[in-house]
Amino acid sequence: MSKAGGGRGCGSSVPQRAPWSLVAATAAFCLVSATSVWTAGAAPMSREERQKLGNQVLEMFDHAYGNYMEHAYPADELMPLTCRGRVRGQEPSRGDVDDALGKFSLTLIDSLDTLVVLNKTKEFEDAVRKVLRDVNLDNDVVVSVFETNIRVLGGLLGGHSLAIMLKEKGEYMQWYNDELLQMAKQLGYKLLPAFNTTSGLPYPRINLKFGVRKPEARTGTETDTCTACAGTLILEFAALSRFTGATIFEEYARKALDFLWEKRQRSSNLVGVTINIHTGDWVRKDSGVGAGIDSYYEYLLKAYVLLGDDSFLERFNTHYDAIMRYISQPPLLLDVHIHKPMLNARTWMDALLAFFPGLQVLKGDIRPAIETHEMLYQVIKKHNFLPEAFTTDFRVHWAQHPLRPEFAESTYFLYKATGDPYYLEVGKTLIENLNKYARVPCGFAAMKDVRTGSHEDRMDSFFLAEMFKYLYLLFADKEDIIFDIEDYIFTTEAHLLPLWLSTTNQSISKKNTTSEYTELDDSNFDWSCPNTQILFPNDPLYAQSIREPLKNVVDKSCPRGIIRVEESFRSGAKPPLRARDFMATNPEHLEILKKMGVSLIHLKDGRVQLVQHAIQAASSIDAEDGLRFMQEMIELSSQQQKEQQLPPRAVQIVSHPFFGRVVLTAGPAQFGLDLSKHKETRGFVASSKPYNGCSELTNPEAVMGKIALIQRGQCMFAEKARHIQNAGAIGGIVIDDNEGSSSDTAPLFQMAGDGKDTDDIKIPMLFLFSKEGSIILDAIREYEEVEVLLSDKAKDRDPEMENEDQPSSENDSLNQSAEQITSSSQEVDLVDQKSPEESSLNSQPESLSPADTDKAASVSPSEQISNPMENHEITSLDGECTDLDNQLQEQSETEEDSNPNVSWGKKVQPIDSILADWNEDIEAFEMMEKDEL
Ligand code: DMJ
Repeated sequence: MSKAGGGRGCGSSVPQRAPWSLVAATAAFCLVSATSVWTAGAAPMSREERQKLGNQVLEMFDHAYGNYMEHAYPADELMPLTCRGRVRGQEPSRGDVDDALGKFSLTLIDSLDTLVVLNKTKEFEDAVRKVLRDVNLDNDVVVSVFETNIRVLGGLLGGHSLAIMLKEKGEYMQWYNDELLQMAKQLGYKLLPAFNTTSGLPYPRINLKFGVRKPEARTGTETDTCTACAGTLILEFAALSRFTGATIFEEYARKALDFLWEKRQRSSNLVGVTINIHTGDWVRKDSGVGAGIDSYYEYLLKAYVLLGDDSFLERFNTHYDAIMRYISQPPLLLDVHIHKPMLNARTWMDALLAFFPGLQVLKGDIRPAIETHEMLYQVIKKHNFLPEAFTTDFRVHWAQHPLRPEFAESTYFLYKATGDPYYLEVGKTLIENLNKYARVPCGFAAMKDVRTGSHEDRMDSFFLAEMFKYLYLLFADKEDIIFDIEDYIFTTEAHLLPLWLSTTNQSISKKNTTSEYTELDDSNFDWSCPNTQILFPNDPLYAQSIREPLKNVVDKSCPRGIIRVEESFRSGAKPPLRARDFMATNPEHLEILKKMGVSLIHLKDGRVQLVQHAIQAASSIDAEDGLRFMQEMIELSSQQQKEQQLPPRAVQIVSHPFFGRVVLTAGPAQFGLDLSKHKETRGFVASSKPYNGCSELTNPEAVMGKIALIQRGQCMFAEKARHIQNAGAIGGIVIDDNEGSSSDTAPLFQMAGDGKDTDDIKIPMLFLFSKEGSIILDAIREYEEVEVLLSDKAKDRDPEMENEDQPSSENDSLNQSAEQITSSSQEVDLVDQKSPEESSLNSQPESLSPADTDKAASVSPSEQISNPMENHEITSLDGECTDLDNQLQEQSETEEDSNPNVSWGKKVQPIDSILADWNEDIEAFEMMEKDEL
């Protein structure tokens, strides 16, 4: 097979290569020059240490993959806390997230080419045999077309690509006869009915057995899809066509891409997040580089690299120009509106955009890549992981972290481009954090809340497909890998496709659309090789000099926008109306509102609704003020809601053999000791008698000095608390009596008082759903003595303790237990739901503080935005830039240091910041998650 590349050449420096060389190989080329002259900056990492880290990655992979194979296979995914397979239909539905699961041993297929990259050729051979023997692609199950394409079709093709490479080498896979490719083709044909729309954009979901739109299919009524969902097919589909000669796949993927390109917003050259697959209208007109859009851009550039088709590069460059013009606000990348690209659409960023610096390396634009990557790294250093979303002033916006690989991906590409050992240190931190916070006895568990350190019973297949690949490659030398990685391109799921495909079966006619772009200024996007003098100056400290000014960007962040307000004061102009000052009865205020394009609608129930149409504002400055005002209103509203909602708490099992590795998220109580303000409570647990805790305990000697376990039901939570307190308990855990309830599926539960004064309750009380509670009950059955820590945030594990008392393998079964969750919404229960007084007390209205009630009377903020698309903009202007967070942090650290009873870590997040982080703009995120996993 020829490896000679098609497409444009890259001068003599990288002859005879596929178009990949045009952009990606530049990084490799510069790596050589950068490393050879390295003199200062981050200390170089020795070969020995790199090997050590590489071996650590291999061990971690074995832990993840081994546990999946042992405890979950042939299920799609491992549930690392309960140590079993996630089988769709057998677990409570998680909604759209489950659409990746097609009962086709997803994790095994997604891991295939990782095995080869990690030099586990024997295991690869076994894995391929298992796929061929066990995997059925004809299940009556509705799956996401996007996820099935990138994970399963991509996984099969990556496996095939490396299988033929190995076969050619003559040692392994000698029996292989394109069987994975045949499966890929079968799957390709199964996905094709999704493209049966007039636009050519695929339906988002398909039934593997019945296709779409038939009654048995149970899908095909959808009207919208995300841009990434429709625009992330070309690599896999083109590879399938070129491997098999069946051109139809590439044709369909091209058609979808052509349609998206046609529909780009012509003045901004941006695309929206979701599009109507029938009409082509943009449904969500916000535009960024993260969730919902990300891999559309990635595939335009990589399609050019793989297929050598200039039109893809032209499109990419046009979009890239728009991204850098409107979305890039270094080091931030902020969503804007496609029609009004100067207006931000959000005040937060999502974790998926962390892939973008890697793509910028591929493009050859290193400076902004370094800047954004540095900003993301600082967010990680603050929270150990990249939260799913974080605000422009770097607070947690959405606290989950499902072990996403994007940041590792960008780290790898930046290291390749700069040779700066700093990026090796970054990779080392990622490894440490994964082992410290996500590793559980049965694999690696997603973080449910990066602030509390609690886990989710989930290990997504992309963790194996991508994370270990990028981390291993980061530390590997050329000779550590049994093939030349630069002969391949990474798909968005990090599957490997050979670059020689660019010259194979090129029967798809390339559209020569160059003339269409003559009006565009392409001067920044010269098609010749990127100028290495500009991109990779000979200064070895280049990357460091770009990072330097950003080194405290997260810690020192001020709410953005404050400068503008100060400026307006300085210039003598009247400061804009602030939400906190607004009174709906003040005619002057109403006049200002009008100027800002904000209209006031009186609802029938007495509330008022505010809607802003920026276009109706008197000027663009007024429109901006209006957006800021609306944003403040939203924040005001969320503050009011926060006052009713406490953040989750953590129950951490600290005794043998858990040693803090299992963290259960617990519901807080509105009475008793506030764990955010006091030291954590640590003690052995004991069940109370009666178990419901509704009368004086008959076993006070058993609970004395311990944390009492009580069952939910029969009486008020406060009553239970008083009974265990009287018996001498130092804390209480109420366990839900609704069998099977789980924090995986229920909103966070909050225990309220009994409507009377609860100041007499001094002990901390936490609530666990049944699934999480049973982990503690099971532990008691198995180990009798079970010690837990009740806190507002899980503490670091105590390695000394762990070393003293290593877990025995027989006992490990119980480690494999379920746990925790916080959720997107919060349930506040004023009483225990089984209480006889339930009905009367439940009708008690939730109250606002009097000060807030005034504002809430004029505006009911939670209801006020009828058109969020027009209203999200600008971060808080309130407050001054103080170091309050740091002061509180220091204070809590000092307090903790002086407490001899606490040996568990020192990072206590101040409650103010937890409260501030909690529960913001959940709806928007859910929408985002729905669009793309
Ligand atoms: C992966 O499945 C792919 O990288 C996709 O493009 C985005 N999300 C996940 C990982 O976070």
